[in-house]
Amino acid sequence: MSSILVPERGWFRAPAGHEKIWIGLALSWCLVLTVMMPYWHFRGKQNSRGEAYAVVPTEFAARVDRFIAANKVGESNGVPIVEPAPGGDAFVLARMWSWNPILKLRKGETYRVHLSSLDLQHGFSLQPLNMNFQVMPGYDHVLTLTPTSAGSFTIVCNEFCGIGHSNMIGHIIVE
Ligand SMILES: [Cu+2]
Repeated sequence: MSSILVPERGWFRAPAGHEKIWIGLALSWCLVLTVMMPYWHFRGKQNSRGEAYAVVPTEFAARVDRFIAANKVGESNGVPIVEPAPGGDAFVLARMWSWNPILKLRKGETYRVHLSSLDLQHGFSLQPLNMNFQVMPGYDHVLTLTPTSAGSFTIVCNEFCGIGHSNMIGHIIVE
């Protein structure tokens, strides 16, 4: 009933006692987190540097085709398995509803993995590591990546992209 009334004069009381301690704790934690964001970007070795270049989707697809033709080492259910040169460039094309090709990488070697989409926005989610990147048509997103463990990794699309979204699964093999 009285919520629109003006507060009485002198309503403000400066924080005192325990209230001061709580405000001090909250403020110092805010400052710690503010410093941690840039610190962990450089020290945590988990973040992409966010390198991205403009690219015409059909030209990116043509680069992927050339990459596959030059480095193909096998096939799995009709999807080419491609082994890029250590230290070199690798390409993965997302489209409704597939990831192409399957990359075969070597543990401890560094690669520049180019991600882009032919049609609309997809989400590159590398499991079980749970590393996530947006994949946009028109952008060549470059991940500088050094696998630290061997095994088979799964790429799932985590950006809803239509009827086949839940079957949009790719693979990266590390030896
Ligand atoms: Cu998708």
